[in-house]
Amino acid sequence: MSKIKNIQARQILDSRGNPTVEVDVITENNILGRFSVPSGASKGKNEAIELRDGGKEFLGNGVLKAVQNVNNIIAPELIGKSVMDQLLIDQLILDLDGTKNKRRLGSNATLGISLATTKAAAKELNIPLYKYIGGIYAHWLPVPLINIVNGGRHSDTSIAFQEFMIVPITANTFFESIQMGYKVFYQLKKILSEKGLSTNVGDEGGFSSNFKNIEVVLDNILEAIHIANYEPYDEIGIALDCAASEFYQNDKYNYSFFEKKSKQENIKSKEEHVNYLSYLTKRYPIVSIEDGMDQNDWEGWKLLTNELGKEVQLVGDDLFVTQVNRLNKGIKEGIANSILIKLNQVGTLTETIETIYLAKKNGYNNIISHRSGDTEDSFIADFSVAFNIEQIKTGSLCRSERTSKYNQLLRIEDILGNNSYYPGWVIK
Ligand code: 2PG
Ligand code: MG
Repeated sequence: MSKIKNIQARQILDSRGNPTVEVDVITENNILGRFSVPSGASKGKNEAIELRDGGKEFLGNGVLKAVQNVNNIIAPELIGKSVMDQLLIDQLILDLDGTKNKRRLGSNATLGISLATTKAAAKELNIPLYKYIGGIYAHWLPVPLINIVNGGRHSDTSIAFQEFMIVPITANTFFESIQMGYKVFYQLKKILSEKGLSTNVGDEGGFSSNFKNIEVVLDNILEAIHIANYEPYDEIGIALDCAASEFYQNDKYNYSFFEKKSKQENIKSKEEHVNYLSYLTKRYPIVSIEDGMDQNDWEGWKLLTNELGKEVQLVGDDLFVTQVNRLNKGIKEGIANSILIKLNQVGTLTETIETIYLAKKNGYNNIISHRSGDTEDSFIADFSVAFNIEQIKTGSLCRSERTSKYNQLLRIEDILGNNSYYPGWVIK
């Protein structure tokens, strides 16, 4: 059992060019495990705290405090420990932090060290990362929710909803799911350019054109699905991330917060907002809605679940923030039916796995997710296979920090060969 010889953290840049933490864990055998931490733009209020330096440098976004926390506080405690003792290592990190939300050390410090350790251990054993984490039965490839339009905080589109994704329903393999997504993505690009709309992309690689409103976005996507020769709903579905916490104000859903162009006020009560989502699902082939309601609007979530929970996947992201206590409340109150899993919302591998198990046990779908500010690290690809997770959300089919995850999944499927299993789209 190889021991940790050295740990070194540094500041690097994420896909938006913002500082982020990278951690190297080096073992006695000189094996290197390296992880670079992603970062969100539309963070949940209850997420573990990501430490930023403040001050003038890097507009206050530096992460040198988190880097020092790894190098000066965490590293001395972990050096000499077995790199395979993940549970012990994560517990030591939790003890050193001692807070409920990682505000002392920062989730960017804790996740960096936690996952760099995991990667070093897999390399030490010379087995694929997904197999090290998940064991011999890890062989499912997830259905990708492929981002094709960016709104909300992820672009300048003036569209209230943050993400518009397509779901390849009838693919038989992961490879085929990418093939289907590719056709629609490029068909949409062609349609937008023929209409004189920009084909520039936003933070997650989806188009960020000057759309008039939400329904115009959905009409264009529908057109792309048709021209690509797919049957909407039966062959390709649409998934939304409303990121509704970003436009919730005084008990109301204020679309004009983002949709200023329309000039008219567009403020909906909870009921009106739920009715609008329900109307959209009847008019368009929507199979999944993430963060349809605000992160603390449990009452609104209940309304939405009662209205759509039986036929549509309802995903809690800011609502659950990958944390057991919030998911437990949701399960008890019958709210949502699925959970988005983001490792940096909670801050260690062990805690993330606890949340995944809780969701599985209670019939909630798990969707492993990237962040809008991401890095070229493809950990989440292996992580989704490790736990035979049903779905992954990792952006559009362009921008290397997004395609690095798809490419790793293509590699895993190829290497697994006949042993790979693609369960496809299943709504429980
Ligand atoms: C989300 C994520 C990822 P962010 O809301 O689901 O797409 O965005 O990382 O900005 O929180
Ligand atoms: Mg979200």
